[in-house]
Amino acid sequence: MKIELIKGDITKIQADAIVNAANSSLLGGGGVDGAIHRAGGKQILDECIEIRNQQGKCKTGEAVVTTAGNLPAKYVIHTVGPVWNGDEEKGSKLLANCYNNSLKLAESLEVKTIAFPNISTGVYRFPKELAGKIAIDEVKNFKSEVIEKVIFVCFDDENEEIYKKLL
Ligand code: AR6
Repeated sequence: MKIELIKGDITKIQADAIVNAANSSLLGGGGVDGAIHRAGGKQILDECIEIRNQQGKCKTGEAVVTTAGNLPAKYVIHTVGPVWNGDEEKGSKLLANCYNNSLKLAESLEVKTIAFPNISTGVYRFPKELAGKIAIDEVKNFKSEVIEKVIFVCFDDENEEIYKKLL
């Protein structure tokens, strides 16, 4: 899989799938989640409500998929990152699960290009450097016959610098 780094807004990315850093309610919030729901329109929220009704809340580290409403992407994969609480071992495992489960879901949907935001590094306060290492490791260790390109979309300068260095 090719890895690309882009600085900017994930809602503008033309990829088969973009990943949302959601919360377990799946009903929207601030940060990238707010931006995706605002730009994507009501259809995404309606599908999230449908998923909630069928399977309940989304657990930390897990991922679900909706269509992408008005966004240029085909799918939005909603994953729930861990809230940083200082437990590095547990937090790291859960964040790794977010990337791994999103990639598995993307593969099952025959996605060729997928874009990730820097999950958990905003409101959830996960240390950015550690989060970047986990994200890149999970992507590099994921062997796919289907996914051709993974785009890391960094919104803030600090994450962009970290990813530039790590990649
Ligand atoms: N495109 C790409 N990345 C963005 C964008 C954007 N438009 N906007 C922000 N980011 P956060 P979390 C970056 O807080 O830490 C929400 O309320 C931002 O710079 O969005 O996983 C949810 O509903 C940061 O690096 O997500 C949850 O309740 C990264 O996205 C909670 O926040 C993640 O920041 C999830 O917290």
